[in-house]
Amino acid sequence: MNKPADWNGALEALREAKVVALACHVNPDGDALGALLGMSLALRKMGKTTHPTWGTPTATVPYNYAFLPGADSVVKPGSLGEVDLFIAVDCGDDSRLGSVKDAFKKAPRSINIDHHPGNDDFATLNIVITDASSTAEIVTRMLEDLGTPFDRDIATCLYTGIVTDTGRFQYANSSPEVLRLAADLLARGVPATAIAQEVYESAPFGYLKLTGHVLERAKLLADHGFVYSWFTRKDLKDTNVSSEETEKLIDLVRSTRDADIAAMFKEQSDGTYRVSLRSKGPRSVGTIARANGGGGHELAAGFTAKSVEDAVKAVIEGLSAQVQG
Ligand SMILES: [Mn+2]
Repeated sequence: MNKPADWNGALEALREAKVVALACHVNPDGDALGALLGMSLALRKMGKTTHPTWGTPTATVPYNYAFLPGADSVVKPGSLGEVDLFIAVDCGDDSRLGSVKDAFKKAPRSINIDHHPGNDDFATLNIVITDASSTAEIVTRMLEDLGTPFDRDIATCLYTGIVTDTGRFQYANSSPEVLRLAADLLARGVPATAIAQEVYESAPFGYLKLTGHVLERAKLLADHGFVYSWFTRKDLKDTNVSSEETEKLIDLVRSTRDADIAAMFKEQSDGTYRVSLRSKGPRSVGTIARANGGGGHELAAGFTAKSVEDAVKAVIEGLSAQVQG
């Protein structure tokens, strides 16, 4: 992991700040929350006041991450007061900050800690490391350099971020270096088995029913090596599953050997569909997402489409372009 030009400047800003706001991206995943809370707890340990949040009205921690130390310290995004420093974690661009974007821009100093390719350096100090496994990994390295003593709680947050963003150390962003870092975190007493149960085996029963709808609907376009499915707001209502609880549905459809590209289309409150894309490699879904106004990594990316039909069309066009290119 190479350290970017702003590395020392960011460490200095962290040392100097007294009151710090932190935000991860909207609809946070394990890495966003792990990096957010790990950094927040570490800063508190350094004697600073912190306000961790993200830019959706209630900023409610999803049930499967509610166990994270510091989850009860998350504040509503509307309650942020004056701060000396604002930190964004795991946000590929500033639109991912949602309703706290203006407050972020107004802060006297800001740090953007992220690993998404295409991050446009939207802060005053930018720690964007695209070959890092996760934002939690970057935060871990920053805390090491700051000399912050890690406790079990901080290590638990950071380990959770690394485990979830590497798909439990199974994706291409895992490496011997990442496993060694995770081992160092585990050595601080991280309850790895309990984390696995909380994150992966704590779904409400309705989630199983939603899974049934999604799998029943799945379509395979064998010529394109592409499998997809979708769900609506009504599906969520009928099964009593919240939108935040659906991030792992994509992993179900990607589990077939008959496709290397998988997509999940999720109806939003305005009737559009949020498209999540996954590739088993080497074909890039990042290229497809960016061509459609979205963003992400080469193997995991997303964009927004007007309808399921539009989304399918956009992905097929993107895949065809790559074959020809
Ligand atoms: Mn991440």
